[in-house]
Amino acid sequence: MTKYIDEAKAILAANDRGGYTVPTDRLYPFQWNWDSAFVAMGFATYDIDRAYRELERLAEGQWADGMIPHIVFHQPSDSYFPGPDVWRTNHVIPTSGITQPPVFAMALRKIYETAVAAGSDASDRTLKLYAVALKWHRWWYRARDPEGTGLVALLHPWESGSDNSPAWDTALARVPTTTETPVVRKDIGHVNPQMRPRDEDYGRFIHLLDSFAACGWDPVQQWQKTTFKIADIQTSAILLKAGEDLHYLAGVLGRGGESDEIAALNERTRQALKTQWRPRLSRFVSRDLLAGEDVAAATQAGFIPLLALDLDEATAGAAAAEMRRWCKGMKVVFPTTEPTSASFEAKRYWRGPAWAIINWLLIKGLYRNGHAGLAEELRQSTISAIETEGFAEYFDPTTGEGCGGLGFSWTAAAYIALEK
Ligand code: 9YW
Repeated sequence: MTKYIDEAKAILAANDRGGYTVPTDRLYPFQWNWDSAFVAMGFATYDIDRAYRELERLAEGQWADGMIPHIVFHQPSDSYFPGPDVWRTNHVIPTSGITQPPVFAMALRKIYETAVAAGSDASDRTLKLYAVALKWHRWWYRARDPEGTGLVALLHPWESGSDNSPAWDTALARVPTTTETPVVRKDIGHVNPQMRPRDEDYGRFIHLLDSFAACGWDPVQQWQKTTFKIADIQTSAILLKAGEDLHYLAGVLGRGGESDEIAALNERTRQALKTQWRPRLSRFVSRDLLAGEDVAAATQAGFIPLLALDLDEATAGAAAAEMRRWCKGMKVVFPTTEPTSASFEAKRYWRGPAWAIINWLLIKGLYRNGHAGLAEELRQSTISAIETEGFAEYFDPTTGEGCGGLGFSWTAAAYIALEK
């Protein structure tokens, strides 16, 4: 038994706002999309009903076209910017207007399998959420891959979940920092500004938001007018893994026709992801669709495709060796930016720090591709970082220091799940 399981559960209980979990008090006072999916996988290990509830509450925010927004504003709070008044999405339950990585169906499968193993009949509840997930996956392919390439595109860095990653630097430099909406940051009142995205990042984030609001949040117009469009390997790999889990669920729930449709979408993404491997770099790369070039920055995203692909031994070996090279000299792994690169910043959010949920995805990918040794090292590192520093939002990989928000839900969920 790992030492702090009760503490981890206490954090999830403290961040409960009525069937959904906020990422952390004050800094993030609403329901975030992929946070909730990870949290649901944590709950699945000890409270199946609560795990389903987390996804059901997220599903309340789903749009008619299938998108599940990155934030659902169930209750008002003035401790976060940008709030619903800035998003102006006019949804019945206020939500943001962009999305986040589709971990949802991965969580749903995990909950379903755990429920079935415990002898309960979970079909009704699962079927409803399966329909939600399928609608969302169809939205991804329709709205974010209209040309049918197999890779889905992000129109905003917040959609990646890795907001200020060096992966976006070149593309974001083309987005103006000017905004119609005044930028009134709240995050730097909760957390040291040195650990957060910079003001010019926020200017660009809000510029994009304003431009999408001006499109009336219509996906077709946004696709045409956006000044940021990246076919992202991290999101596409998560979509494929979730698509595999959705395909499994379609099978056990008796959704025959849909099962073929899902398999065909998955296959398209599988083939497309494989073409993004760059042997010279020993990692996968995203594609900047407006510039027509590869995203060169060396970030964790380059290894996330292991989660969803079965690579040949040589390719998997090269990826694992490159990952090991990044880990050299680190106190805590896995660094989200290659530590010797000029853009590496040990404490600044997505520009270097280690994140428990990224490790969770990488661990799954390494196991899938025959690198249990490295997977186990990542797992141990994650557990010991948390046991030393607490349930911090993320960790400085050079010192191990816990950074950002404290009492963080997905760090607690990762701890619970990785202990199993
Ligand atoms: C923001 C809640 C979210 C995560 C993202 C992370 C951050 C929100 O916090 O984004 O306002 O910067 O980058 O991945 O879902 O934990």
